[in-house]
Amino acid sequence: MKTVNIGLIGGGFMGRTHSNAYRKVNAFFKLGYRPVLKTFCDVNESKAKTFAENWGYESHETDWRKLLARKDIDLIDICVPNMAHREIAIAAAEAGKMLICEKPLAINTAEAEQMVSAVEKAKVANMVMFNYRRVPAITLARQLVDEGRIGRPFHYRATYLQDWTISTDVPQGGDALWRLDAKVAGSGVTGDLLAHSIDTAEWLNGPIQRVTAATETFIKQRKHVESGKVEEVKIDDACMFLAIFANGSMGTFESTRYARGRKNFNTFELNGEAGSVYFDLEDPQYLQYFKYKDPKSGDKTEGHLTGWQKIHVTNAEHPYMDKWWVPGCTIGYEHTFINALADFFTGLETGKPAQPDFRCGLRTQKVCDAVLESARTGKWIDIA
Ligand code: SOE
Repeated sequence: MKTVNIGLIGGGFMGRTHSNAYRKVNAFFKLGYRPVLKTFCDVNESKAKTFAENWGYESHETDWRKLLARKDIDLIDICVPNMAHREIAIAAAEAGKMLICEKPLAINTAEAEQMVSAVEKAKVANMVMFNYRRVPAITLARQLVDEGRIGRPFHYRATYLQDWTISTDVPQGGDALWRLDAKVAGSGVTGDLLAHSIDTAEWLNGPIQRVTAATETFIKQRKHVESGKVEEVKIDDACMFLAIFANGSMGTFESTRYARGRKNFNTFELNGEAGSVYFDLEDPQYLQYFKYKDPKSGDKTEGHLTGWQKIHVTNAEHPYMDKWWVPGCTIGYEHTFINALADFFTGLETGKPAQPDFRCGLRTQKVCDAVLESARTGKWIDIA
């Protein structure tokens, strides 16, 4: 078994999800690689020390450049706010390190392109952590598409709704609320939430060709945690867009952090000639499937027994589930990161890199940028 020494940067929500996944992946998956939690890095010394001790890193570091210079680090995992992804990723690739980067890949297409060039030039393994692809029910949806159970696609409908920024008292900026600060996050719900929806949509239904969008910023000013002053809010609080996919189907995407009662309501529905699938992250164990035509026999389901099937995705024959518990026993959010790391290490072993890699993350970035451009100009934007 080969070891991969991990240097993880950034101890927020995502630093915790990734650290947890490194600790568990070998206990559940038989892999040829074993990650070793070598060093955790954060600019704040006491935070770095506490985080490293809590999650079992061998040591801590406060300067990411020193971390990159170390010969004993094989993989850099970037869990810092979006605006810092580019610089760290390029330097890490130049230092020959493998890379895992939290989504979205960058704050815009130009930065994402530079990151792709760097990893491709250095020929280092790389992956963007779009963890929802590894929800077994979503992976099953992809399997149904591949099996021809959806047939010719007509409609794709995605929502990603939350409600945590409704209060005017929520400030922007700083460690916890950088997602509300455009300088640091790049954008609002488009980069933070719709990036997930776009990644899933393109994975299930192929490339998006054109978009037209509208965004809104409901609360125009918020106190900034760092300056202490009330400053203009420059992120999109809500975004809706229409999409035309290369396969001719039509899509609608809606995202907001102002949907009272919705916490992480990430849903999609795909309607095709042969069938439909529906998924809701607030009910993540299930994939709903409407079968109209069997792809092999061509038999049609019609009549009084026609209806949606609610598939409890916990059987051993379901994606990833043979690695977890017994049928009927569910897995959850944290496991999507573990499944993703298992795919990454399997990719190292087989030489077939796990997706989405940085190049694939760049696609998502291009769609996000087209959405924001359309919202600014009021025009349909083609995606190259
Ligand atoms: C935002 O609230 C957020 O934490 C996103 O940044 C994550 O990517 C998403 O999965 C959950 O919500």
